[in-house]
Amino acid sequence: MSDQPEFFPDIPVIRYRGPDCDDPLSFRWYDADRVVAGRRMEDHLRLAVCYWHSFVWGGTDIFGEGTLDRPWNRPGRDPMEAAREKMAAAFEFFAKLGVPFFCFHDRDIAPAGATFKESCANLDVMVDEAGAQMERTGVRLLWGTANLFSHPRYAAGAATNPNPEVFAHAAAQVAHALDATHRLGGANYVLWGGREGYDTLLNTDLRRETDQLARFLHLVVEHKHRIGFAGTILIEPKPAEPSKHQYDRDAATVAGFLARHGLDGEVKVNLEVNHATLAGHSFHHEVATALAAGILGSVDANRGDAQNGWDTDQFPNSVEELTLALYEILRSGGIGAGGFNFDTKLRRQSVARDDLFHGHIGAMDTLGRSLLAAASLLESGDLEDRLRDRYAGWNGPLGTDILEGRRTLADLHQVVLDADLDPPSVSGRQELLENIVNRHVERAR
Ligand code: XUL
Ligand code: CO
Repeated sequence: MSDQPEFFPDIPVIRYRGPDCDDPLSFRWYDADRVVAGRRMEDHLRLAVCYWHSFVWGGTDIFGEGTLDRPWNRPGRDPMEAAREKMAAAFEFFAKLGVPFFCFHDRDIAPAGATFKESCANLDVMVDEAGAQMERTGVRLLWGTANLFSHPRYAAGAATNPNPEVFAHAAAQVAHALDATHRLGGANYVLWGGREGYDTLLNTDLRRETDQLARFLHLVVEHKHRIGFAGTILIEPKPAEPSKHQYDRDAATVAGFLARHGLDGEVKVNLEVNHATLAGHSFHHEVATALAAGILGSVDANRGDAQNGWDTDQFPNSVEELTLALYEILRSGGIGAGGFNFDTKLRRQSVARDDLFHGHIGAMDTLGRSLLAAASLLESGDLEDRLRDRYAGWNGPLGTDILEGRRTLADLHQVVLDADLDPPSVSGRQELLENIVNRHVERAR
């Protein structure tokens, strides 16, 4: 393990000090040990820091160079030495923040070598180093993944590439990254298909590419069982960017894809807030849709910018937005082996080292407070009771006869004629329900 000097020497371990505390380097709402709805807050949320935006990305954008103070990215550094220094800084950060999990791509923690063999060897060394850091700090792995989108070979996709040799390369990379995730005790393995889509239909065989994607997923599932990895395989939906269209567009699209290809029960989704909004959905919609389909696995917590049409990956700060998502998750029994990974990055001007703490502290407080509001909403039964009453008719003889297939269309024609059915309208109560949610958000403490 590395004996690097501290990267954040001026930052103490962050502690919970309560909503009335004004110290910006303290939690006001995230109180790991507080029991909410029968479980510790830490165990409900299973928060994770992402390696890539926080430690790999140096503040570049498509118009400009890196702005952030990330010494391991300086040109001329020995790549493995730089990887070690980056990892020491990352684990110092995780430990000081008190976050229980992290997430990484293979290429985040270890540099690519001149050959695939060398890349594998680099990753193996850094996985050992990560294992030692995890042991030292108690930080665990929420999920691992492979970067199948940065290298030029993946420009036309990884699994959906027109060249089977690129498919083979991607498969080899996932095999190694899945093994690495397994070795580190990861709870899940994620596949985000940023380039599994198209830039133009003029050069794209849609049927062929989506069949390739399904084949790839079957191989991943088969490998998972072969090596005894007990974690969940997760697809991360996104509608576009970098491809013009990503096949895993949203939760409903993925649910249909999994069912069509016999992958349901094996693969779930990792939903990201900003991906939901880019798809034209609320995050609440995506969470509710995935839960209804039985495929919610985990969450990438962040937010977009209402005026921008791209993935800004900002730190979450809306208690209302996350209360609604957490309410759905709580009422269905919790996030299980998933968690809330901060797939978030600083703004390019946030160049002070403590900015990374401020971003995450605010995000953790937002989730902590949202959890309190969601638990209060659930415990009150204010929404649940009304929902049950709204559908109560379906428990009666007509409802059960229809659902259990005892009524044909012709039968129903007769029923309506005979009884001269003319059901009255019932209020949907939307405004009242919105006020109820606001009341719980305001009062949760
Ligand atoms: C990209 C994105 C990725 C995945 C992991 O929009 O969200 O960082 O979370 O590959
Ligand atoms: Co993400």
